[in-house]
Amino acid sequence: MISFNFLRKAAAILALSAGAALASFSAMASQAEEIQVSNPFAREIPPGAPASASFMTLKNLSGQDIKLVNAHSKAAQTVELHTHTNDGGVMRMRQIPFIEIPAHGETVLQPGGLHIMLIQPVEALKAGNEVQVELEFADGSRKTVTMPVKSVKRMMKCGAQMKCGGQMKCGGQMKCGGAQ
Ligand SMILES: [Cu+2]
Repeated sequence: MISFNFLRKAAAILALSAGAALASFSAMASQAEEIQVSNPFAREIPPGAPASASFMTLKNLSGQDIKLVNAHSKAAQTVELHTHTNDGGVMRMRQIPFIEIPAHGETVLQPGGLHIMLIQPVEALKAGNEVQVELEFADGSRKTVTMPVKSVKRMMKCGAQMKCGGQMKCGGQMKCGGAQ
């Protein structure tokens, strides 16, 4: 004979296994959900400047490396992932196919390093305004990041690492002292 207590136990076990199924489902979260964004901002540029850039810290909460493969923004006609390379003592920017965030690690996008290039801005990128940049990860998931526009002139000094005098180029358009 099946007791009421047995049925209650069976129901409890079923509920537990349903919970476990849910837990394993949430472990399959999209890459966008596994990435935590902190301190996002875009660089203020003077009107008519050819490009700006977006910076942020990307933290990977998962146990798998995650690749940021693209970025989108209504604020600029073209959005590219960029890095800086030291080319015989001259810092240059170049486009890269992805930015990797290591498992349980973080990747910092910052002036002079990795950044999201906002080319031919269609909005005034003035300090105090906000810009939205959508991040696209390797699994196709996306995350929209809203960030303030900030003046970052004080953070980037032309000197020790950067060489001025028109040596820092981005597609032949950018010059040190102008917008990055
Ligand atoms: Cu760039």
